[in-house]
Amino acid sequence: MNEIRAKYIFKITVIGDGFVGKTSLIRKFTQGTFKNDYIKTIGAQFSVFNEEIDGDICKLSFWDIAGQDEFHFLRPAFYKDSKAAIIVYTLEENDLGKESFKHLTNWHEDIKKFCGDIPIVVFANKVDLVDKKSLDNTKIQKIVRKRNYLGYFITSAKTGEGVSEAFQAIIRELYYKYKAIFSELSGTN
Ligand code: G3D
Ligand code: MG
Repeated sequence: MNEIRAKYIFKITVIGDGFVGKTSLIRKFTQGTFKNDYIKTIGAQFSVFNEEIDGDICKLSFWDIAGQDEFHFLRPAFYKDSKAAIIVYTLEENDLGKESFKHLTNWHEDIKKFCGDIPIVVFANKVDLVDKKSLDNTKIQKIVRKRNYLGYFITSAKTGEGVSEAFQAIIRELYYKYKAIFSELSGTN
């Protein structure tokens, strides 16, 4: 792959309980254009992806945890310099579904310790496993509002439903945020 000169480089960290679909979501979104790598020393994998917005090339790196076991002690290196985070839970009607939803805010508190108030979006994944009509979104809406997240998206890494829209939302948010900061600093518009 040729090195493309990017105007913006963003690290986006993808967190959430094990098996909710973090790696699958990243793989689905970056399919075809990604460079996948594994950093053994911090137990993380990342994919690099280029996206052009308004003629500017943005280089995104999506990071997720490879194994959950040793994660606690590796967190500082894993979270370092994240510009945004995606917190994933699964809609499955089982323990993983319940627990991963319950742990959403714990994941947020965790990254906050290292990165402060960065933009957060929530992905409610594996929608293909549930009956969409019976979904009750009131609880997640309440959390999103209360904690001032950018929003939540219903996704399926399996069918691809909602995946592109969800990732695009956070990429665009970062682009416009940093473009504004950039032009303020350089005195241009
Ligand atoms: P993680 O990175 O959060 O730990 P993975 O999760 O991406 O490894 O996914 C865990 C399992 O869930 C995998 O099952 C994966 O295929 C499945 N999965 C991920 N996203 C979806 C989804 O949207 N729908 C469905 N039905 N399954 C999903 P396997 O059996 O492949 O290990
Ligand atoms: Mg994984």
